[in-house]
Amino acid sequence: PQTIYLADYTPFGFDVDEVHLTFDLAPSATHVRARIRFSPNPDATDRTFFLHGENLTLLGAKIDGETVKPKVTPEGLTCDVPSIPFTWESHVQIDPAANTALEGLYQSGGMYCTQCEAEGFRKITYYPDRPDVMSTFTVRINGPHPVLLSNGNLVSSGDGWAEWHDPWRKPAYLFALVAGDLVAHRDSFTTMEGRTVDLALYVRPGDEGKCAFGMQALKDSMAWDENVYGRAYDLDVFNIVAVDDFNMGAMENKGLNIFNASAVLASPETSTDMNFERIEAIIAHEYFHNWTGNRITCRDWFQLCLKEGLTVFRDSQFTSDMRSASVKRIGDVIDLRARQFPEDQGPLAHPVRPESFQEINNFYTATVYEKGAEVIGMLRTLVGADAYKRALDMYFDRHDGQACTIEDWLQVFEDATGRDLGQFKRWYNQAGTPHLTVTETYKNATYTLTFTQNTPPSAATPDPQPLVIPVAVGLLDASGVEVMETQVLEVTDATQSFAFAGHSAKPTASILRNFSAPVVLEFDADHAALLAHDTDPFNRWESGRALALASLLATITKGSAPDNDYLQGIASILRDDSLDPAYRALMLGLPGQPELAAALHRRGDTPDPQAIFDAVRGMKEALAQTLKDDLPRLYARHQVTASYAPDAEQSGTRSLGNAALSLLTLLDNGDTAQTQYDAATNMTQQLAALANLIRAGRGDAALADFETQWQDDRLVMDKWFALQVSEAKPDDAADTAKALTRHRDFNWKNPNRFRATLGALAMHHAGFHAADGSGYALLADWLIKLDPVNPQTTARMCSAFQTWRRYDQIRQSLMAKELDRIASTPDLSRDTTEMITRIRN
Ligand code: HT7
Ligand code: ZN
Repeated sequence: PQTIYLADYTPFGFDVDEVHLTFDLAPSATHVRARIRFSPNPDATDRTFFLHGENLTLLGAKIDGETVKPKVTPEGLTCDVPSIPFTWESHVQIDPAANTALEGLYQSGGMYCTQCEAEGFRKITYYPDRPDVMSTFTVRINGPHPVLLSNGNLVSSGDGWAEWHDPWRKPAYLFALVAGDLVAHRDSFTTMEGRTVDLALYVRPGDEGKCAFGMQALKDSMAWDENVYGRAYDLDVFNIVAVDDFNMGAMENKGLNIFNASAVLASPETSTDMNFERIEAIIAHEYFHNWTGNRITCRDWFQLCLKEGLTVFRDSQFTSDMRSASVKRIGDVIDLRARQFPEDQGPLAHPVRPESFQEINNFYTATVYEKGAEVIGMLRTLVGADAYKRALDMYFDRHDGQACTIEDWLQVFEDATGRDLGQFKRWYNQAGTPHLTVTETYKNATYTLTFTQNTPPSAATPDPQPLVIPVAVGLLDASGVEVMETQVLEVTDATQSFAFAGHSAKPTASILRNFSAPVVLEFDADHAALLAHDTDPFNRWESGRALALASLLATITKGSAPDNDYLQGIASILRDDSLDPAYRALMLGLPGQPELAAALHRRGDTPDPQAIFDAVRGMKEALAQTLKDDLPRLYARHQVTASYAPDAEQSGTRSLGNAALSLLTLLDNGDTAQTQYDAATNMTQQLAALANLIRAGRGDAALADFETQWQDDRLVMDKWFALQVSEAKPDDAADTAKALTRHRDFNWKNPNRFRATLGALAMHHAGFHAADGSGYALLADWLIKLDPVNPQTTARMCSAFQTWRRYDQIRQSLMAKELDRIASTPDLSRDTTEMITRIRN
């Protein structure tokens, strides 16, 4: 496959002044007629007229009304064109019913829908399918469907047809079309500019009862973007459609967002509190793209973080405002360590702004999204909230309607603040997680911290240079009183010291408060003191986490008993009813098993997944014993009696109640879980109880009951599939997943069901890494089977193998064998070929 380089960017030779599309929908023979006005681009030198096009049957083409015969290849077409403005017309036939890749125009449960990001529009018609080519679109849809939708505002409609016009110039990746027998949940919103916007959430008949929460989240997002960023919505309608077959969470098409049903449909009976929170965040994320992504888009796909990092940062701010900021921050860091750190520390490492790719779909990564958001968080920390606001206003003023780069983004910060961001820019260009090692000295009433930064070299960045690292630091005295409030130190050199004078006794340092930079911190902090007293909620939690990590590593490598300081520290936090229940629930969490494997690998030890699993189980038992007398009260006090609401307060209460339940289960063998299961009236309680029953080895009856109750609800059945795998004993995980692939409801072409089953296996650390290689073999079998059907979902799941070099020789060779087996599959997609090649090398 061909490699594409950022350095090779050149503008397209033509501007697109307007696009008119007509769709005649039919499952296997949809006809698409395009009429496009082109004019020479004065900023371009290369006037080659190349239009992308894949899997299209060209039935005719004209220029200014005269038939032409373009030269057609599998990637597109070229044609001789006039050197003055001209009208291009094409007529193609496509086959949505055969489109299982879920890119372009496809069918899902009888409806038509599209997914064009990143390069799906070229599967609909011939077009310069690149984000820097922007145009207005007018779309006529002909088809026998009650609902016919496209971007923008409805112009007119009749029986079997509708015409839409989007006045905002947009790249083709934001094009969308939906047609089907759908029902609408409607509402409206009046913008701060006085525009009344008709809102609709379109779902399959039967799902009407799962729309109210998503609609409220949309209205909250619209209000928040006005209040916090001063950005109002800009069309008369905003439509959201829920689709069952979808490769990712959702898509921000202009005025017509398309959502994976799992990312929008919610009801108390069928969705957990975590589902509600995720849905609220995704709705916000897609809505916020209207300004950060759609009004200001990316010049090329290397700039993906320009819209994704910023929009993730904005949706995190939104969730922090809607719920608890510290709980959100802790959750984000848990997620970053679980998903982004392994990527940055393994063979898939790439900069936030990559410099080359073969398949752009492989770069919708945790690095581009989540590390991209962290980089913006650091920028805001460095310049301050007021300057951040000024820079964002300048960004929107200066670049509205444009396709931009990271250089444009950093330039507004330089212009708004007068700061030189040359060194800061390395965060965009360098791969790898920096290690920040800290030592302390105390002499003559002066406390000094010395920071040494080191980013391990990688294939993507062989020679990393020092970064600008904002390190938020506070100091406590021996009694736990804060003697220095949070200060942000700017570490810019490879080694750098900061002195704090006037301390009559050696203080206790709280370093990297609120996780002010995405680094691995190595500092021998007084974690017990910080766990008891830190005023920074993040670092207080982090201290508990650090103590747990150290204790677990000691158990794994030396067979040590769980650390009593840790157990007692956590116990006193759980007994402190002045602390937010959601925060206390997080305090009970333990480091993830892959995180423990990474820590062992960093120390030069070889992780044994079963030993890690056993150590975590042992630690939970120790926590249960330590809290034995508190758990019944803790559990009872955190049962919600009011009618269900998915808000922060109730969900925090339930999360602590369920955290207590999982420890109680270790003491009562699941009796409380059974009672909770029998009485549950919402999915949060039902699913938590079911998980505990499975863990206690008495889940069979409840699993059967759950299946009977929910067999007609595909989203709940995804949970049923996933839970059985994720709660299986390590030795049974692959067999459990295999048995589920034979279940009558295992529809492997549906990405949600595939991920629920095989994705759950990949995430079951000890199960996936079972010593006999059964986890590796099963996943590889299914990736090979899925690849010709859905390359994008296949390629994403290959990352399960990205940490393969961390493990022992036997496991390494078992994984290498499966990687080679996948790689040697005939006609393997470009997506999967690129992933396997990068992982294997
Ligand atoms: N911008 C979107 C990214 C995306 C996508 C979404 C659905 C299916 C395939 C996709 N490829 C890329 C989603 C987002 O970040 O908001
Ligand atoms: Zn996004």
